[in-house]
Amino acid sequence: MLMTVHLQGWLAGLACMFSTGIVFQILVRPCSNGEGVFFCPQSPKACSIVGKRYRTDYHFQPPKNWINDPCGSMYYNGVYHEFYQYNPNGSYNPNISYNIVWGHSVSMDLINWINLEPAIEPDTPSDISGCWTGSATILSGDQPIIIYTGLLDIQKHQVQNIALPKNRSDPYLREWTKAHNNPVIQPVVPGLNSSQFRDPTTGWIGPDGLWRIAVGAELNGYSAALLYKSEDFLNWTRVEHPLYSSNSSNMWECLDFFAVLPGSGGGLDLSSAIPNGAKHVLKVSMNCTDDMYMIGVYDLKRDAFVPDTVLDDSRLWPRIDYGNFYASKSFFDSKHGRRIIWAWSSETDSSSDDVAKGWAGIHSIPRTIWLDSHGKQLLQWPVEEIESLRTNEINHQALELKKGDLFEIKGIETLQADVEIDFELTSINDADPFDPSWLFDTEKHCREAGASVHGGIGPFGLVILASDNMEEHTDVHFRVYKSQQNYMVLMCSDLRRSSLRPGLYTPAYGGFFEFDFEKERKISLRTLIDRSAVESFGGGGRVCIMARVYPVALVDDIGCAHMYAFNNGSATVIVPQLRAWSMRRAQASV
Ligand code: DQQ
Repeated sequence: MLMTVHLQGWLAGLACMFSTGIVFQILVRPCSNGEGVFFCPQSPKACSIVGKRYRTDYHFQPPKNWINDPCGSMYYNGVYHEFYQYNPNGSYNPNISYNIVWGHSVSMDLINWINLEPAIEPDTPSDISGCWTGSATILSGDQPIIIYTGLLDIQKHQVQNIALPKNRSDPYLREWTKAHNNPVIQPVVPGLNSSQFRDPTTGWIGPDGLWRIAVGAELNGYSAALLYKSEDFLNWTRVEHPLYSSNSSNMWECLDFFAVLPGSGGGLDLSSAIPNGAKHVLKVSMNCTDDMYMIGVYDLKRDAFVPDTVLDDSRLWPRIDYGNFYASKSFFDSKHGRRIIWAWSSETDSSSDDVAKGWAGIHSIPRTIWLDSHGKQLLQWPVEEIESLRTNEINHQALELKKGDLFEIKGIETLQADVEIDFELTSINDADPFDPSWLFDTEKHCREAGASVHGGIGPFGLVILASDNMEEHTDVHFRVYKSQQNYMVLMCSDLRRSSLRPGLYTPAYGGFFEFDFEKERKISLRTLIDRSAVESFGGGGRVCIMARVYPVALVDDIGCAHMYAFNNGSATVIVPQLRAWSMRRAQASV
């Protein structure tokens, strides 16, 4: 039997163990981006407890303070640069008081980072209230250039600015100078909400040899990727039509536009010619929680993005990640010929926890991103450099997991681990029928179909960060359903019992992917556990789920965290291979 302890009733009556007089409530806190109110999930009324052991050891974060979006990631002259939205004054969200800067770190391997002084700070009229997100482009002639959003005032009027390295022979490009003609783009477009006009993309070259960028905007109440052209990257004119627009939402943040070749694991550089057969991807960030994408073509004649499929209901759009993963940014890594993507993963404990911890926000592991051979779905996998942190491997083969079996994975540091496990289905006959309406709300379906709810095929997966008596645990699991044409796999990362702390935001994240039983037979899961971060890749990177967890056991340092493989479906599953490693600390967060 799966040894879960049902805590719901118990928790409801539990007095706060960590402070007094607090009414527990799961709330969301307004995110002060622009005028629209987005809701970033946090737990303002959760009892504040501060564990040093919540700090991650191999996910990117600077030594202290608040961070949010990655901005302007690039590889230049042997060095990876990561810029990020950073509050130099503390670990609270400075967008409430503005003045956010571009933090700057550099790395040779995307894993170990050197923290530098901020690169871009609000000190000119065109960014005096804050230097918001943007992108880096490497112009021909080896010239890196940054375009970013400047906040003009308390009303959050937004413009686009340019910054250039002061000294290109400094290997770390420590100092940046602002262009004399900033702002280079003003919000002068009929119907444009000037406080919803931000986050310019990396540049690409159009058929006329001119540079292009897109800027996210609210135009007449709808979302638009406004298109601009330039010969020199300093002087811009607007193309009358947007690159793409949609009335299914009202503002897109942190646009990303890039080319991919179906079936090729390699990436494409937007500053070079794009080969025939390439597709384009438009990624948009919405509502402070969702990074969604469309695959289509870049129609050169119309100078516009044309999605292969237009889904009016944005709930059905595929997501880069179905968990806590926002404002993602990709870049072409010319060292390895791949495209890398990563994102901000916010804290979901309370903002008083942020302050008490002295840090808030991490970035996901950098992931290689590419398009599957059918040209339908993006796939992601942690960059291989992360494997240099692996140590202490354990290995199991040919495990049989019958209904109710729980197999403990021992011999590694379970708070900081990399686990790769394959689940082989012995038959598909027991698959329960798939209901397409689940696609509208996969989190709801994951709540209903938790790890302790028996199914035909699944749930099977991992139970991680489990306390001795299972009062706390996080489950990452799969179920297989029979749909009309094929099979659909549901992957859930269920945080509902991840912590005994009342009032925490603990969703059950979920996403579906198609599964060809005859061809595949196996479903793979890779989970990176890094204290308060749990980052999972299902089906070879078809569904990815980043999650943040705050177990009490981690703070109290009681016992060790247990890890199990389990099956709670009627059909037996075989684990042909299970490999797991302890993960060393990266030079980044210390
Ligand atoms: N964060 C930035 C904005 C962006 C938002 C401000 C997305 O530029 O739209 O810190 O998280």
